[in-house]
Amino acid sequence: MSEIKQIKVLLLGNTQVGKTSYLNRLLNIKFTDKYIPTMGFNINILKCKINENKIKFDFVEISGNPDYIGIKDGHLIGVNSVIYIVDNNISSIKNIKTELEEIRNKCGNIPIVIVVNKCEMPETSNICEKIAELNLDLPIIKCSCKNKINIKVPLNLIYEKIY
Ligand SMILES: Nc1nc2c(ncn2[C@@H]2O[C@H](COP(=O)(O)OP(=O)(O)O)[C@@H](O)[C@H]2O)c(=O)[nH]1
Ligand SMILES: [Mg+2]
Repeated sequence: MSEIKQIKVLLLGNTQVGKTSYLNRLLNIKFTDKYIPTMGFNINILKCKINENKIKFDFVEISGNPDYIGIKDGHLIGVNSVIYIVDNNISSIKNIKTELEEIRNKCGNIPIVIVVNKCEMPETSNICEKIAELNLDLPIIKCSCKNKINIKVPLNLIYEKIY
């Protein structure tokens, strides 16, 4: 039997961009329009197959709410990839550069994927252009948790970078 490969993913992004919704979609939990705030952080596991390989993804979602503690070193233990989620609101890209620099400093050259969620909304093309102007040199994937668009693409990209 092939061994199970393990990938720990940190989910970052401002409050209400869709981090919990993204995790829920991956875990086949029904989408809801209602906003249920994440208190502090949220941990989940997804076991799946990519290219016939068994993978266990450990997800850590950090609340984007400034009332909470933000990214703590303890959250970063064992993290070997990051999904940074933004949405159709321009304020969601405000901290992206500094937060990803912090990640680079603390975690080194791990794979990072930027997800532009709520892509069924017209404004997301503008957001993609604005991110491109930041020259982050990272993949940008448009997703919609609401309409189930491109949900697994970021995981495939991370898998390909690591293995
Ligand atoms: N229109 C739209 N709304 C979404 C989408 N994904 C999440 N939302 C909504 O955005 C709000 C915040 O979602 P949530 O997952 O709690 O964000 P978090 O704070 O980043 O965890 C909720 O009201 C969701 O229903 C999407 O793809 N499209
Ligand atoms: Mg949340």
